[in-house]
Amino acid sequence: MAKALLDVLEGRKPMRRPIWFMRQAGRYLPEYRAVRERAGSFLDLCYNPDLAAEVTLQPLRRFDLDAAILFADILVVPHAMGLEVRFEEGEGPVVQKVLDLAAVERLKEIAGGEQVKRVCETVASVKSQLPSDVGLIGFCGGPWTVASYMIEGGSSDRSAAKVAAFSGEAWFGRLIDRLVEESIEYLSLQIEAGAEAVQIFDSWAGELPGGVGEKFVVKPLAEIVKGLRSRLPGVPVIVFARGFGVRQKVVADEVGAACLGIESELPMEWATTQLSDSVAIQGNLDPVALLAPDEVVEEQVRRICGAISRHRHIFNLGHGIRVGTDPAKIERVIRAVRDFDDR
Ligand code: 1CP
Repeated sequence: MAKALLDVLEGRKPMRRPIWFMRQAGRYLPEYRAVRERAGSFLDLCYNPDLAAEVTLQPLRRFDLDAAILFADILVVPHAMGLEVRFEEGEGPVVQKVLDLAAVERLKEIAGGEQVKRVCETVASVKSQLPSDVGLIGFCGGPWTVASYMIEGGSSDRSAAKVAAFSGEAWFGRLIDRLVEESIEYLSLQIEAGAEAVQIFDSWAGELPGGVGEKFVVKPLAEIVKGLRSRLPGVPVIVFARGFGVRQKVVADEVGAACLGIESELPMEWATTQLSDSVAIQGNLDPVALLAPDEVVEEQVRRICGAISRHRHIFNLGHGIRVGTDPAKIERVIRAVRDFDDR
C-alpha cells in the first residue's frame, strides 16, 4: 500500500497530506506513563525492544497518523559511545562531560554494542507490527546538538559548547567529526533494521550564528547525508535544523536532504517561496497552540495548510508536543488538516 509520508519524501503525489507529530509518544499520553512506570528508568525503556515498540505504536492506535517515529533518544549515541548518561526525574539528562582531545579519543564505536543492537530490535519489532500505509522514521541528533549535551553535561544554555565552537578548538572539531561518523553508522543500522526514512534533530542549530553555524551545523549535516547516500542510496532524510531561520535556505541548498523541518517562528509562506522546490517541508504548528481553545488551533492549522501544497508538505509541529497537552487536541488538529484538504 502507498505511504503518504514516503510519497512526499520521494517527490510523488500523496493520497493525502501526511501528518505526524514530534514527540508523539511521550508523557502527555496516559498509556505512555503507564508503560514508563513499568519499565523503570527512561533508558531502560529505550533499551527494552518490546516496551519501546509498544510506546512507538501507542499514538497510532489513538490517532490517524501517517508515520511512527522510533522511540529512543538522541542521547543513546553518547551512551553507546561509552559515556555515562542518566535521566534525572524532573531535571532532564545528565551526561558525562567531554572537554578535551583525550576524552574524544576514548569514545567508542557504537556498532556491535548492546545499546544499538536493542534500538535496532525495536525498529524491527515496530516494522513487523506497522499498518501498511504508515511510514517508519528512525532518527539521531545533529552532531552540534549532541555535542552540546556532551560538553555541558546535560541541558543548559549551551554557553560552554558555544565557546568551544567559536574558538574552533581542535578537540571540538574532532568531536563533531566522530559524531558524524557514528551518526552515519547508527542511521544506516536503523535503516537496515526497517526504518524507511530518517530524521536528524539538530534542535539547537539556531544557537550557532553565521559562519560558525555553517561550519558546525550545515557541514556535518551534509556529511551525514552524503555518507548515508553512499551506503544506502535513496533513503530519504529529513533534516530539522531548529531555529536556523533564514539560513534554512543554506540547509536546503547544501545538505542534500529530501525534506526540511522548520521551526514555528518561520512563516510557511517564506519557506515555500524561498526554499528550493526540490525539498519537501515539514512543520510547523507551534506546540503552544495545542494549549489554546480548538478554534484558535484550527485557525493556525488552516494558515499553515493554506500556505503549502499537500504534495510538498508533511504536517507536523515546529518542536515537540509539550507535557500537559490534551490528547484530544491532537485529534482536533488531525481532523482540521483532513477537513482543510477535503474542503
Ligand atoms: O521520562 C520521560 O518519559 C522522558 C521524556 C523523554 C521522551 C519521551 C525524553 C527525555 N526523550 C523522549 C523521547 C524522544 N526524544 C524521542 C522519541 C520519539 C518521539 O518523538 O515520539 C525523540 C525523537 C527524542 C529526541 C530528543 N531528545 C531531542 C530532539 C528533539 C527535541 O525535542 O528538541 C532532544 C533535545 C532530546 C534530549 C532530551 N531527552 C529527554 C529530555 C528531557 C531531553 C532534554 C531536552 C532539553 O535539553 O531541553
